[in-house]
Amino acid sequence: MLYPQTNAARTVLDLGGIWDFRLDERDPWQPIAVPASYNDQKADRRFRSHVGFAWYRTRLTVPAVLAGQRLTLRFDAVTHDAEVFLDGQRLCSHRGGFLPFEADVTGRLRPGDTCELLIRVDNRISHSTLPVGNEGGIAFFGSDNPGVPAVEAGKRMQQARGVNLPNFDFFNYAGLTRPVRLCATPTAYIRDVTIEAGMDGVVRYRVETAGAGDVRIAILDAQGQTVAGAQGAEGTLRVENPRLWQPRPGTPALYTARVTFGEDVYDQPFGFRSVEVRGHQLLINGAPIHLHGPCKHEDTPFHGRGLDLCADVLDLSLYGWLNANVLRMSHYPYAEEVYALCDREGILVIDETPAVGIGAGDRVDPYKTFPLFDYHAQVLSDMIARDKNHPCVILWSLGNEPDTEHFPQSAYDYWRPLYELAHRLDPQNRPVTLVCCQNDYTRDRITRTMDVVCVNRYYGWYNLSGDLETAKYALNLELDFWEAIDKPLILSEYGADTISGLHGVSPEMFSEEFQAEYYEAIGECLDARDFVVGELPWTFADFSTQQGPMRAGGNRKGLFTRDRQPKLAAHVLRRRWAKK
Ligand code: GCB
Repeated sequence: MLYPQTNAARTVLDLGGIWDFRLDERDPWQPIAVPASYNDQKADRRFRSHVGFAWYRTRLTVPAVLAGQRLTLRFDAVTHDAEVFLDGQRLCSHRGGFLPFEADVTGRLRPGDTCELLIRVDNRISHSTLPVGNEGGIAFFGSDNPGVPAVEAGKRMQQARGVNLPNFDFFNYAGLTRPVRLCATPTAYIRDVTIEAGMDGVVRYRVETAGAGDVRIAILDAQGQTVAGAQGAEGTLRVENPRLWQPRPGTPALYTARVTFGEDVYDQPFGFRSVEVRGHQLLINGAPIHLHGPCKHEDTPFHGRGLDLCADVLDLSLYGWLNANVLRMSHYPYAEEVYALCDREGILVIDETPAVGIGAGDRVDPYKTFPLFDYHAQVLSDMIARDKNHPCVILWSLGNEPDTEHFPQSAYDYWRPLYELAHRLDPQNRPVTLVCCQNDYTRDRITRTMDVVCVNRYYGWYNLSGDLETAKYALNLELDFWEAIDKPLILSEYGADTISGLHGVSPEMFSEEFQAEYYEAIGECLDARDFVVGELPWTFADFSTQQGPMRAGGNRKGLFTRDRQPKLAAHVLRRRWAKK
C-alpha cells in the first residue's frame, strides 16, 4: 500500500487534532488527541485499564477544490480492531492494530459537504489475536499458583470480568495510534509501485494502476536529476555507476522513482543495495556485516504507542550516538515514518509481524487449538506489501517467541509455510527469520531452518541470575550447539533490568554497574564467534508494561530511561560499537 503523498497530482489532509472520545456509549464525549494511544491521556484510571470498545468521533469537511478527485480515508494504524462509520453508515472494518487500511469514499463524501466520522476501536486480545492474549490463562509474569483453589477461582472471576491478560511484555496501548488522513488522487490512479534495485544499477519495477492511461517512470538522483527512464507498467532499466545505499557509518544514498500515469504522479524513494546470506555470513552489498543496536518499542510518555515524530528523530539520533547500525522493530510493524527515517539515516531494520506470544502452556498445542494461520499470513502479506521498497529493511521476522519446544512438529508445520510465503511475496527476496525464545533448543525444529537464526537469551538474568561467570559458561555451551548448525546467528535480545541511579561497587542485579558488566561479559562470548553476526540488546529505553510482580514501573532493561537519559551500559556499548 502506497504511503500518502501530497504532490502536483495528489492531496493529503491530515485529520489529526482533538477529537471526541468515550469509553462507553453512555458516557459524555470528552476531548482526546489523535494520533496517540488513549490510555495515558486522562487523569482517570479507567483509561489505562479499559477493556473492550471505545469510540472516537470528529467532523470532517471535504474541501470543494477536491471535486472530481478519487477520495480515500486512510488509517495508518488503529489498535487493535476498528469499525468505521460515516454519518452513521458503516464504511469499513479492519482487524489488527499495526498496519494501515483505507476505504474509498469517493461517492460517499461529497466535496463541500461535512460529515461525521465515527470509529469504534476494540483493544481486546485473546488467543485469536496478534499479539496474543491469554484469556483465562496464566498471567504473563504472574505467580498464579496453579492448583490453589482460591487462585483458580480468582482466575475464573477475571475471565468472567473480561480482564485483558497480555501474553506479551508491553502495555496493551490502544486507539488511533497513527495518523488518519483524507487522500485525494486523480480518478485514474497509481495503485502500487514495486522497486527492486541491486548493486549492478539494474532497476526492476512494476506499477499497478486503476483506470486508463500510460505509465512512465523516471529515476531521479538525490539532486533531482533524471538518470534513467522508461515507459510501461513493468520493466527494467539501468543506472550507470549508482551510489549504493550503505548502512551507517556509510552513506545511505537514496534515489526516487517518479511514476506518472495519466494525471497521476507518485514519487517512490528507493536505494541500490543487496542483502544475502552466504554460509554463516550476512552480506550487505556483497560485504559481511555485523549488526549491533538495541531492540526497541514504540513507547513514549503521554503518547503511549502513538506516533511521536520528535521521539522518533531523537531515538535515531541516539542510535547514531551509540554507533548502532540496526533497529529490530520488536514486536510489530512500526509507523511508516520510522522506516523512512531509517532509510535516510542508514539504520538497518528487522521488520517483525505482531505475532508475539503464540503459546498456551505445555499442555495445550496452540497451533492445533487456536486457528491463527490465515490471519497471520494476511498480516505478513500486508507488512511486506507496505514495507517492500525500503532499503533499510533487510530481514523479515515472522514473529517473536512462540512455543517451538513443546509441540515441535506443530510449530514446524505452522511456521514453515509462513517462511515460504515471505520469500514468495518479497520482490527483493530478503532473508527470513523467526525470533526464538529461551528454550530447550535441542527440541526446537523450526528455528534452525530459518535463513538467519535469531535467539533471545537471558543467561545471567532470568536464569543463573546475577552470576555472570556461569552465564558465560552456559551461553558458550549453547553457542557450540548453534555453531554446528552453520548459519548466521543474531543474539536478538539479551539484557538486564536496571534502575537508573541504583549503583554499587560490587555490582548486583538492577544496578547500573551490573547492566554494564553484563554487556561486557556477554560481549566477550560473542566476540569469539564468527557466525554471530548480530547483537541486539534488550532494549533501547525503559518502556511501559502491564503491571506485575517483575515490573516496577514497566520494563527497566533500557540502555536509556524512558525519557531517553543514558544509563552506564549505554556508554559501554557506545565504546564497544565504535570498534565494530
Ligand atoms: C523477551 C521478550 C520481550 C520482553 C523481554 C523481557 O524475551 O521478547 O518482549 O520484554 O524478554 O524483558 O523479559
